[in-house]
Amino acid sequence: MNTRLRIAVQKKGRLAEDSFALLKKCGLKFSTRGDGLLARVKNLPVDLLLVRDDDIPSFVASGASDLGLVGENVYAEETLGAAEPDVQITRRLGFSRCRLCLAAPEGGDIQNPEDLAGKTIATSYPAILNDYLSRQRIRANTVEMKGAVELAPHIGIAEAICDLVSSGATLEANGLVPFATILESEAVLIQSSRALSAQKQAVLERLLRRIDGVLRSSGSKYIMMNAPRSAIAAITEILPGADAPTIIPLGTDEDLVAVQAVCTENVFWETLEDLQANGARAILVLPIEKMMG
Ligand code: PRT
Ligand code: ZN
Repeated sequence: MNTRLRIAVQKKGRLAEDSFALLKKCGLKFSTRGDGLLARVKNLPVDLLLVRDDDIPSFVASGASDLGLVGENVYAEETLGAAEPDVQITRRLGFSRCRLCLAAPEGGDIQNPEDLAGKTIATSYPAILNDYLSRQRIRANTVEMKGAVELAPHIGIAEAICDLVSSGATLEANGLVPFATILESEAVLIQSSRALSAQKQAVLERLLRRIDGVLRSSGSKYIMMNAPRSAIAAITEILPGADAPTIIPLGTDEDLVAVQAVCTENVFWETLEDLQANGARAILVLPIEKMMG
């Protein structure tokens, strides 16, 4: 029996690079060069199954892979409607963010979802779209396209589309305007609902602790500054998403202290200007590489 934990990852495409980067930040050592379907992780009992993203949910469902890294849009499309989905989301990963949107030609007669009644919508996500339409009680036709969905209105295949949007440039270049978001998506770690062997479960738990550490540290910064003791309350108030800061007396100066804190939210220039206005000096913002406990 295979005792190595298997993770299905997109081989090439928009998810691939960030998925590999996440696993590398978790300390996994592997190489994805070459045409192989499997990449062996050298320092943990883990193998990566390198495949097309559309195959990932079914590979996890069938047990061909224990876990998968995939866009929530693909996960939802594959699992919607299943009475008891055999795959579930274990972690939301925060990258590859996009929106599945309804869009129609600018200045046309479709401006909001109700206008779709009796019309045809082209999409690569028929399950998610049909689920949305039936929940909104809109009777429209859908036509499935595997790609180039944004061209459908031009060539008369459909009057509207339902497609992924990130910057919005593709819609704009095709004279289309989004008028509703039907799914917000990000990369997710999915897992089979079946129990893993004790051995694999232990490796999974170790991996999840590392993923949580990476997710927490990537949004976090360590901030250090000097300030008059009297400013501590105001400074603590300003620090974004920080617990009580560490206060360290500075040399012989009774009044001056060093203030240090982990901020779990973005630290913007405006925050630094605010801190300075409240008496903070020598402010440093440092990235945090790893976090645990
Ligand atoms: O070969 P394989 O089947 O593995 O890959 P693929 O071609 O099916 O998928 P890929 O690599 O294009 O996308 C993988 C995943 O990335 C998607 O399932 C989403 O979860 C996520 N993602 C994030 C996106 C986008 N952003 C995105 N913008 N997927 C596709 N797009 C496309 C969109 O379909 C449209 O054509 O980009 C265009 C719009 O982009 P903007 O920036 O112009 O709005
Ligand atoms: Zn795909």
